[in-house]
Amino acid sequence: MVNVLNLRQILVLVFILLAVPLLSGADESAPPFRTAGDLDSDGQTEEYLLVNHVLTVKEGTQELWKSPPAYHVDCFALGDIDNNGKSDLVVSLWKEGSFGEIRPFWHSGEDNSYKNHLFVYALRENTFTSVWCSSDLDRPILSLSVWDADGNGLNELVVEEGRYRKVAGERYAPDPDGSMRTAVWQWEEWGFCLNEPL
Ligand SMILES: [Ca+2]
Ligand SMILES: [Ca+2]
Ligand SMILES: [Ca+2]
Repeated sequence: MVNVLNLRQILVLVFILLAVPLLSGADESAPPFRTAGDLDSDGQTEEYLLVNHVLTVKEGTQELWKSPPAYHVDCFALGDIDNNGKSDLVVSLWKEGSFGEIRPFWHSGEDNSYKNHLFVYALRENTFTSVWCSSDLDRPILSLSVWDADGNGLNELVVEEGRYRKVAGERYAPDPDGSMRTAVWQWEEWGFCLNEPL
């Protein structure tokens, strides 16, 4: 009897040892990402926390910004991307449509594709304002970073780009089998231009 109980206990223990890493691993596709910065240079550090594709920015106990429910935030970086001496918030997100409420008059077709976008925000007096918002990107961003990639004293945006895969209708996702490349985006006066892929 004692031996049977011990065997059961061993089996339960083995199950727990196997199951816990597997269950906890289910969340590893989108691990929380946290970083800190002082984008408004007020001497108080903001906390940038990405959980389940929602980005929240807090300064102390005050919540300064939360990404809208329609945005599915993949990754972000802090850095002075437009080289004006102040750090910016650079966000890669997925959402439906390119134009939102402000649609160019020359665009009258459907605007319902769900694809990847790059948005840049600046923080001034506790308010985030958009500096630049891309329409659908030609290739989805898999990761991004802001640094002086060519050593000329100005920052660039360095991105790993993948390929789209159509999920259903006009809904797209990164293609796990698609080709990848590293590209360098240089900020010009009114937005980014793509330097040659590395
Ligand atoms: Ca601050
Ligand atoms: Ca800046
Ligand atoms: Ca540079």
